[in-house]
Amino acid sequence: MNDSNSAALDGLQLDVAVIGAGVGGLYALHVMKNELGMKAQGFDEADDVGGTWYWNRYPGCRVDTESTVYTYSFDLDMFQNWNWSERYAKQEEVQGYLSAVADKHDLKSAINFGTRIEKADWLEDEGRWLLTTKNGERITARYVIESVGLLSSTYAPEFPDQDKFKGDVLVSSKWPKDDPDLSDKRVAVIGTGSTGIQIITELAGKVGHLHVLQRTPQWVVPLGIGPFPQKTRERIKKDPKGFRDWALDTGTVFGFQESTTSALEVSEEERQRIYEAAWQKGNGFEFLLGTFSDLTVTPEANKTATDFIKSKIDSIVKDPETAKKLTPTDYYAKRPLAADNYYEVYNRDDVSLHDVKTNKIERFTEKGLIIGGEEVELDVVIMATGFDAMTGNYLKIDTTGRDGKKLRDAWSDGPHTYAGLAVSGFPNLLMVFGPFSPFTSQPLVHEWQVDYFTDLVKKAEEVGGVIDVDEEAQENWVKICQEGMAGTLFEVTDSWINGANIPGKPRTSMWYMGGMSSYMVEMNKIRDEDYRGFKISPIEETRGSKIA
Ligand code: NA7
Repeated sequence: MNDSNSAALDGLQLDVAVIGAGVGGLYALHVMKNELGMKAQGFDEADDVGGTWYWNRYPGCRVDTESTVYTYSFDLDMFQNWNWSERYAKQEEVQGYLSAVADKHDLKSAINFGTRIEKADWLEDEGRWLLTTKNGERITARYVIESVGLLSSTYAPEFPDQDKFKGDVLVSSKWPKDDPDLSDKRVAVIGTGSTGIQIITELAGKVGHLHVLQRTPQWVVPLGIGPFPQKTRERIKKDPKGFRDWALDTGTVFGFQESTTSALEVSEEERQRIYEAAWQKGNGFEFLLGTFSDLTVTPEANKTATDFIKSKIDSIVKDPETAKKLTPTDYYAKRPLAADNYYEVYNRDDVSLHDVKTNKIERFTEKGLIIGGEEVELDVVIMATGFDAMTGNYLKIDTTGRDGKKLRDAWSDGPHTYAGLAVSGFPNLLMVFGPFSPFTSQPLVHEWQVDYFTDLVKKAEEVGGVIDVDEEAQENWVKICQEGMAGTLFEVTDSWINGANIPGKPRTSMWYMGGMSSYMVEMNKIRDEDYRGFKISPIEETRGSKIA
């Protein structure tokens, strides 16, 4: 943010402020600015669009959801003609795509980059929000749209004596723009989640020595990297809208139809055939949800999948001790991981696996890390330790709603929202993929949610009102979500999905587990019942009044 922009920002009065210039924020800005013609402005701490795709430029970063559903559908021409090169687009291709969308729809000129919104206060008398940036500029907006990212609030724990280390500590989600040269370096990767396994498979064989510091092993299946499938390209070109509607009408919007067959209702032979075909095809989400319908809900069904993956680990990894260390003991019910040749990496002489649950990472030294009492000499330590998912970035903004109510107090026992879109007592604050949104892939669902609340905004504009949420309706929604989560193995398996990855974070459900198709049915019912649960109350005309 330069000084001239800074001067222009202070005192700015907007109809709509959109926080976040990632997938959801860009679309929300497009709709508010270009379709509704409102005075809308975006804000992002980064110096370009992309959101999480701006920050996560670590080696090997790519979507592990097929590129087909990592695309906006609102611009049907781009949807039809954007030629993704790979089945799973790399970070730079996703970033390039988002940048092209922003250019085509003239969004960048309406975004203040390098600008972090730190505070949001609802001004009841004026019916609008007062936003304060990190630099102290004050902006008012009648509506605030927060599209701050499900997985964007970095979690990177500090280890004792970290400042003594003479090498570099790199955080995967804050990767330097000048990609550091790691060849010949002794590199440690802390973390073996989706991020860690992408880094590990990318760096193995390309650095001096790779040390994998694994606390909890996870079930990993192949991803199936390759060119974008021609057949799919033709299908989308022929009927882009039909493809979009079909994808949205599935449970998780990952571009395949979830299975409706129980793993326990087929013969052993048939089960092995289905798992083997899924293994050969690749795609973690499809392995978990497209093979059988009950892997995430029934322990016995789940075990058939883990037995299969375990047999793969045992056949791929040559050293039985290493294979044992790589084999999880919990359910296959985290966000599913997929990377090509993951287990093969551990057959290499230049890769060492450290079990840091047994031999703890004790502290840094000048030369490296003390792990289980022994020093491992290192040049670079990469933290791939995850995110304060779902709620992290909302709570980083010090938000005060009606009657002085703080968002952090309202969410002290875990989040509360209505349909992942709004929070009772925080009027005209709309969220893209807020907590208790459906458990799905993102871009098409972001569009759907933005379109949904845009209708609400239009309605509020017609009557000159503000949008709030009925507390009882909100709590009913939360209850439905909690009950839905309680029926799954995701609830009892530690991961960011339930908040267990962050020390001290309330462990709770944060999702609508009924699937996107049911979410749309439910939300359309709410709309047809005059937006049941949303409250639009008239206020005085506030446009043009002064900042308090
Ligand atoms: P994840 O899936 O939360 O994984 C974080 C990893 O970091 C996981 O293996 C953790 O082990 C490990 N971790 C965290 N803290 C520590 C400490 N203190 N010591 C050792 N190891 C640690 O994050 P990702 O970034 O990989 O993926 C998140 C999502 O982003 C992903 O699903 C995509 O949708 C994008 P643990 O399992 O907690 O023992």
